Amino acid sequence: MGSFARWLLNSKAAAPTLMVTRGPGDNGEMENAGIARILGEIADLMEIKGDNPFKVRALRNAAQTVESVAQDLCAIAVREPSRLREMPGIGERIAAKIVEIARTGDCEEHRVLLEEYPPSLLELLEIDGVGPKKAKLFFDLLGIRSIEDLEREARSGRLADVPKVREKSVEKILKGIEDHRSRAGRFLLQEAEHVAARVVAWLRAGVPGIDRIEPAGSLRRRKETIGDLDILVTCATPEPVMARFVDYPDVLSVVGRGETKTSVRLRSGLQVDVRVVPADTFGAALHYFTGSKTHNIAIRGRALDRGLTISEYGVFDVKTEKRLCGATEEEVFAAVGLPFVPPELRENRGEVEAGAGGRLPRLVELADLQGDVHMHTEASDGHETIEAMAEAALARGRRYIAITDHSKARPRPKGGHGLDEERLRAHARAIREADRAYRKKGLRLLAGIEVDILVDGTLDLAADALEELDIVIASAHYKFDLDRDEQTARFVRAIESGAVDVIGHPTGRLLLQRSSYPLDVERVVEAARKHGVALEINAYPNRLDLSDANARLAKEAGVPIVISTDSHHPSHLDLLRFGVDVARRAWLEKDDVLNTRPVDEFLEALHGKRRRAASRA
Ligand code: DGT
Ligand code: CA
Ligand code: CA
Ligand code: ZN
Repeated sequence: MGSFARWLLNSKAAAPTLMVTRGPGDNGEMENAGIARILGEIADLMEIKGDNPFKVRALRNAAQTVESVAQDLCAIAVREPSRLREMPGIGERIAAKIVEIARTGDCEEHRVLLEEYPPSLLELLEIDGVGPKKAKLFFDLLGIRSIEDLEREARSGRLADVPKVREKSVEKILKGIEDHRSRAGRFLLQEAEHVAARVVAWLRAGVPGIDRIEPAGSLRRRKETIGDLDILVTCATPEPVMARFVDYPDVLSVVGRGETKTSVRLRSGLQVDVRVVPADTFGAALHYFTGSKTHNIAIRGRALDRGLTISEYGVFDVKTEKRLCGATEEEVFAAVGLPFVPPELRENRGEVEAGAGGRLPRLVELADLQGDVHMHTEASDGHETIEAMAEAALARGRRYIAITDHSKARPRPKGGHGLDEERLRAHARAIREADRAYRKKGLRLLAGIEVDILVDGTLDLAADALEELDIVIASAHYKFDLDRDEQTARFVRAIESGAVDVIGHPTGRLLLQRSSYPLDVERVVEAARKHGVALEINAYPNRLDLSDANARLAKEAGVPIVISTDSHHPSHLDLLRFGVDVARRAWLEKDDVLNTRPVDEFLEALHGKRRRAASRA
């Protein structure tokens, strides 16, 4: 394991990502995400320009590293710049750029490129169906500088006149623009959560009188993307909270400032609302601002049936207008005859009826998970060794992991060089050897693969090579433009092969980036049930695939779920909890998730189901 990885592991074990102990602004003011954004923009602009693809790829790798580490890179760049080069994918040239960004907030190369191309051109790349080559063509030939320009030219028909642009691509671009609009201004849960933790730490550090402070809204419901943050505070006097909040270092502008509520926009574009509420109405306010809106409406309906009204100020008797309670959420629920409903369920998808009938699920928890069974090493496109991943798993108390590198068809542009049958056998031997060493320490290592599903639904590796493994995950990584029936048939065929244990990231969505390929999820779920194949909740924060709705569909069909991180770096093992968030929003209980079981039972369930399905067939 590299020394940086070891350092990262040690420091991560001591300080989980969520618990921010330092306020922002202590060392420079740029967050890692800000540095990554600039590096990514340089890469985009270089690509538009047609610059050296190796340089572009190096920048993207570096941006990925910068985003995935927990340490404050700004501080490191200023104090100990030599440590930057211990990090994966960061060489001398890029380290120098990071130092420049940390010191000055930007870098020369970025500024020069932005003089050549308008910043709005970068937004075009966020549209599915527009890559750097097309963006440059559109810019050069039609003078397209923004999404608005692009939409106008697409509708007018002029876009179709550009060489290499077909009718079908124009349709795809228009659909891409529509998708882009619907997600504009939203943020990944992981990023929003990180910001919320920093704002909370900032307020606490500067206002001694704060008692409770709690992010509500979609963040508390653990939705996969977040529109804005809603933070609730109880404090003897609201004024110092408001004053401290507008001084938060990352504030771009103050949207509104009142006596008890202030909204700001941060430089990232994220809006944050902070409200100070009296302690004896905290429960009612927390319930109200946690939402969702439809859940709140359902609860208010129940209240009216009982002669009550519920608002953010408490529960009131309609006739006497007397305030009955509101200090805790439990009181609010009890007033309408309900037990406490976990925030993840508050979407008005049956939680009110289930609560009333005493049928709320006992939701799965992170601590229930014993294994993490999808991760990569440097044998394909991961950054580290089998041992480094094992150490990271041990440090997090996992009882087993599966090493599942890519198979050979994995396209190269992502930096992968997947395993063929021969390399797979050697890799499996290495995993089993490591397994013997780690067993004594209480960690089991399973030998697996993430095998590509080819366009026709066959698998990328021979059946006898797959048969020797403990776990076979099958996923699709390319050819997403098949029509719905073809894509569905592709997956069903892979499921029917009898060689597959789990379908990885089944719908292929990339949050805020790319929607799922057209797929009949119900038919895939039905095939999985019939053939005893599990479906994955991929916990990687920009995938979260299956979605909550699809995972619930799978549960209801009786299809087992596996929650895994798809780690490409030891630090990614921390991301498992985001998969648990999805599972909870999908109403999943411990028994619905296979990797809550001890390793032997896990393997038995994984293979036993498949064998039984095979003998039935
Ligand atoms: P977001 O920010 O789009 O990710 O989603 P939320 O759920 O955080 O929505 P937001 O920030 O607009 O409002 C926070 C909560 O406040 C929401 O979940 C429920 C409550 N709320 C806001 N506006 C209304 C409203 O007009 N009626 C009701 N009943 N509740 C509301
Ligand atoms: Ca919100
Ligand atoms: Ca809000
Ligand atoms: Zn994959």
